[in-house]
Amino acid sequence: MNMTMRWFGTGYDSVTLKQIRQVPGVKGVITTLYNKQPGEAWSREEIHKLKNEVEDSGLTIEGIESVNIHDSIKIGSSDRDKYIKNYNETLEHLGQEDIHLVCYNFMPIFDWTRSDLAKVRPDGSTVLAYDDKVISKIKPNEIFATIDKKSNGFILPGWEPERMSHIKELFSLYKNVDEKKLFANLKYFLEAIMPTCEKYNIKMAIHPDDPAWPVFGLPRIVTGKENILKIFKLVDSPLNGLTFCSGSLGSNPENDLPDIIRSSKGRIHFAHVRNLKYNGAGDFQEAAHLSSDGSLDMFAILKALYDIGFDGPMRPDHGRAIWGEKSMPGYGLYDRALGATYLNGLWESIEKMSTK
Ligand code: DNO
Repeated sequence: MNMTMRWFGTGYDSVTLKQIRQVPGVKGVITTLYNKQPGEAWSREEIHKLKNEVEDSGLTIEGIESVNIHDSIKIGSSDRDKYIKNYNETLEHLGQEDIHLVCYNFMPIFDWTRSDLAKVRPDGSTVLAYDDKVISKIKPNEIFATIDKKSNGFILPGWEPERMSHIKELFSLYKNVDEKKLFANLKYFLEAIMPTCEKYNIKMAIHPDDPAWPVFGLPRIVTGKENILKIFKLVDSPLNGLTFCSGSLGSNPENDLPDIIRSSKGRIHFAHVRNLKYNGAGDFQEAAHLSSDGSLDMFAILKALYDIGFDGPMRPDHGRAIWGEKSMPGYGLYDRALGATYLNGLWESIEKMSTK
């Protein structure tokens, strides 16, 4: 396992590479070209520049999160091949720059969804929260404004304002897309990019849907064990893998996280590890990484990852906003650094106890 932190790039992130470099045990970052719109090709020069910047700070790029997928690919529109060609070009340039991991998602229109980006906890910190009862009262074309109000002025990942200004049109384009179609469109996409992935040994790691059920009536397919195993079979190559995300899959208490990990042996290329607290059906809030602060058993999650021989990058995921820090919600330095340290500590003890 290789502990990393997510970094959105200079000008987009309140956290600097210099700060990340000082978090014990973190040697690499997971980053992206945050200015890119889904569907745009990334040039080799731009990737090279990003890589130099990260390496100049004494860190490495361990993977990209995300190269976002254009809606035409998810919908299966007649112009999808144009965007797949751009995607292949991006993959090729990443491979040429020696980057071999890409995290992406296949969620229609909205990426991760929350009803509150700053829910106040008894300890005075704030966390991201989701409640179906609140979401069901928000109209789809109002969700962006609701979320954006509490973004602390940051552009949120997967919520590109340019795309969000076309919500109505996007909804109508997705009207004939059901779960079956979404699976078929994912298969089409994966088959079209696999030759490039094979040529450059690029591991594709699909991110689970967050929360792990359909929202706003849009289908979602990366929701639990059965569907994940089905996705692996769409293209049965180890390069077609998963970002195991405890917070996304854990949003549904029915998901047995250690079992999902063990069943995905050999296909988990990246791990997002965070805790959350269940408040009721379809209602949860995020928590500090420590097991006792939420509902998930972080030891059991890390133990399962250790047992399957997971050797890819891991990152602490969303943290609480603590100690007065102002950052992109979920992505401050302080609580994620605490999270990384805690996860590294758990991992060290699992490792030492297993090799004794
Ligand atoms: C939210 C993230 C997601 C994730 C994408 C992957 O904080 O976990 O935005 O990066 O879904 O493409």
